[in-house]
Amino acid sequence: MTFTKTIFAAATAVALIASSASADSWRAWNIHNDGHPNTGAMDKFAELIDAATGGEITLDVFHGGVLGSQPDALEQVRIGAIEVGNFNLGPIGPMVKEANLVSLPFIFKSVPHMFRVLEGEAGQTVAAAMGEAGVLPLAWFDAGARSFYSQKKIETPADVEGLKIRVMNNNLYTSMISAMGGNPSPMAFSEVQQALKTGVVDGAENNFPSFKNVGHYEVTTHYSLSEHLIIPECICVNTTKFNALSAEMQAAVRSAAEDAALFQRELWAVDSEKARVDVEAAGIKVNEIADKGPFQSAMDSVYADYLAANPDMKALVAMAQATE
Ligand code: BDP
Repeated sequence: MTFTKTIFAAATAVALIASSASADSWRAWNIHNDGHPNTGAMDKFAELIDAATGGEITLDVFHGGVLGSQPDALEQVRIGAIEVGNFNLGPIGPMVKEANLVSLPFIFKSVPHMFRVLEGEAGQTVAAAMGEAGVLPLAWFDAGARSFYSQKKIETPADVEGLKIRVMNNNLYTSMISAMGGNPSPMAFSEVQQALKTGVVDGAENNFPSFKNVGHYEVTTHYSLSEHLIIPECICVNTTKFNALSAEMQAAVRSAAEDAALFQRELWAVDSEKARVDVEAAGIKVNEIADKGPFQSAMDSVYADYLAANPDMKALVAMAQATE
């Protein structure tokens, strides 16, 4: 070996040791499979985090919920056993009271309204409470609006009466279904297709991309646009891990998450339209509900009971409602 080569080899070895000593490899939980916009966005986040941190943080994204159900994965990120998750705020409600703001049916007028609330003081309160609980949101994803689907066309709350409807794990959703006279059935996302197929439940509710991606459209016939829930999702990171990073690394990770979220929103806009077209082409009858008033009024008791039990949430709810 020549002198130069020796110096070069030694320098490379030192660089490798230095980078392996400081490099952090993180794992991320994602419930969705290929073909869902969030899967593309989480892969993008992995790419961006690598680039933004100069390879000091690498992210291995596990798709398809292979690291566990959403409630389990939330707990894992909370305690730091998994570093990152693409979580829906629905299942965070039972863990972080403030996050339940977004699970009140019809709290948001539209997706843009939801983002305005999240960007304002109410959103900061929710984010701070999540961070305190160990699941720190770095950026928000669009998850559209959730609507009912079953073998029955739903046009009024009375149509939900007597139906067994799968909901995510959150008492607000069981109250929501009960208030319409339905029978709520909380269940893991991975079990819903089979439950619909075998008649264990009569229906469920979700947005178009999720309805399509896991084949729920194959075992139902009607998708009724009640749009009763507009729930954001996050790229969330274990708070302790994030706080242990240098200020510079924190900024890099945050900006990678924000860019991945902007990418997600673009994908979402295209893919949710496409998902609707695809399920209609496969035979699903989609019905608009011109007057959502009866659904909204059916939720009066849900709000009243919730605020009576959680008076400390009144200010936050009022703040969201007052947001233009
Ligand atoms: C999807 C969400 C996912 C939820 C799922 C569900 O993206 O986080 O787990 O709905 O209904 O739209 O469980």
